Amino acid sequence: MPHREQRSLSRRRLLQLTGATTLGAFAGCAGQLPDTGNDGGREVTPRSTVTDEPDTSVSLTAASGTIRPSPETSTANWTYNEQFPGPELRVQEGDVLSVELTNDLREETTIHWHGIPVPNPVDGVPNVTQDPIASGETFTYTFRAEPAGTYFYHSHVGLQLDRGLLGPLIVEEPNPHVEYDREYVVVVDDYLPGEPRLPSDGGMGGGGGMGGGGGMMGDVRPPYEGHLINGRLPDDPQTFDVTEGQRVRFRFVNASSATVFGVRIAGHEMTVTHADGQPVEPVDADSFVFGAGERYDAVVEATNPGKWFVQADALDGNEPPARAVVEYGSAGDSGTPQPPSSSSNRLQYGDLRAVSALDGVSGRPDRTFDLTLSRGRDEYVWTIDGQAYPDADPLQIRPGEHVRIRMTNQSPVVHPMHLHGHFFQVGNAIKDTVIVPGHRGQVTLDFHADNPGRWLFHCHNLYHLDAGMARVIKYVE
Ligand SMILES: [Cu+2]
Repeated sequence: MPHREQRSLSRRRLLQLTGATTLGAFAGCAGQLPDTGNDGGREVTPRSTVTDEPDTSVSLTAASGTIRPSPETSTANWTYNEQFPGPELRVQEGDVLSVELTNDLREETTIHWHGIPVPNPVDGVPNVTQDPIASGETFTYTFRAEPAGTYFYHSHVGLQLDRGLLGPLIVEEPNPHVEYDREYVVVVDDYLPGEPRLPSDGGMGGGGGMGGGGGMMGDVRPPYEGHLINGRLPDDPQTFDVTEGQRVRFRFVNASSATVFGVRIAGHEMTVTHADGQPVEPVDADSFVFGAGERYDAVVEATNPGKWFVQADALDGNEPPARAVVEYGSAGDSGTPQPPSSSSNRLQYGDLRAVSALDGVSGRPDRTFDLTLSRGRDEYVWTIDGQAYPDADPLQIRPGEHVRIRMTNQSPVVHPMHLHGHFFQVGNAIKDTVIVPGHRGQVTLDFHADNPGRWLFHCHNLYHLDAGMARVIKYVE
């Protein structure tokens, strides 16, 4: 079986990589591009703009509208095609997807395809990969949807993500490495009824200022009123129907703007099968934690009939959790769903082992960036190495390089750091977003510079991003 052969080779390579992740002190520095002593032999081909006939064409319209997260609640929100979350886009791996976005908002917008290494011009970062789409204008994004995985799309302008401009994007694999009978997409989000604003603009808690948020170096939390699963508050939860004996795949997306969630399914163990859409060796857990922008897929065996809550608790807020219900066909109408018990086997990053290794990141890196994540002293500003985007130097790299980024978090709050245009290796996992813990937490990631262009690397806490925690990674020859 070629597939299995390829897989075992990959695992061997991965073991080699593991041995090679001891610190290679080979410091590059921002703003300059020192010679790496490695020129040539590792050429990469820029991902060209896709001109093929699309296999799937979709029209999305961004506009203001009203959502009903529960029967008693209606909220002014921004939506794609009057839906919240936006419509699920689902294509086969390798299909050409074309999305025509019409901007019916009163301000500029874009769409970013979170996690998919698209060609640079369709990555959707305003003033980096495209001019923002003006009110009343239309822009078409066309790209080949690969690799397979669980992704989402969202506005990349200002704080628009926290106004509801998001939706799931599923790229189906032709041959999943795990078996399942049915699947559900679970979009977890924090619920902000009002207009999102930075503390420096009088947002967060209505009173502005930094009070109650952990002091000068801490954070303040937007005035979330709860959390959502697939756009619904816990008093009107979505039901996931299952039949005893089925294997059910859940695709969890943390589409929140500022929330780390702990996720459990009452009465059931999960088998985590994918991290950020990419296949991992199946690993059992009764809960996992994910930050804004991360995704996990988990397969659950339906062997415990009844009604059970799927629950996502905010780890950094006091709001009530997001909930949905797993309901067996045999459960009948009576009875309330059971809540999850406390977790005793929480998934750790160290449990994740990618099925296939990432190419181009073995051995010593060609270029290393040591980056400090911290908060400005006086204002609501979040920085990478003391610089707040957009007044920040690009991180310059060359095509073909093995690039390492070592991050140290000097603030007390977590930062879910996301790299556009590339997957990276972190430990034995392949991801595109990784949480850097607070209080001097350190994370090292490695990626192969195989997608030339200008790519944003940033915190996926939307407020941290908007207050400066971003850099452009820029390919130079
Ligand atoms: Cu952050």
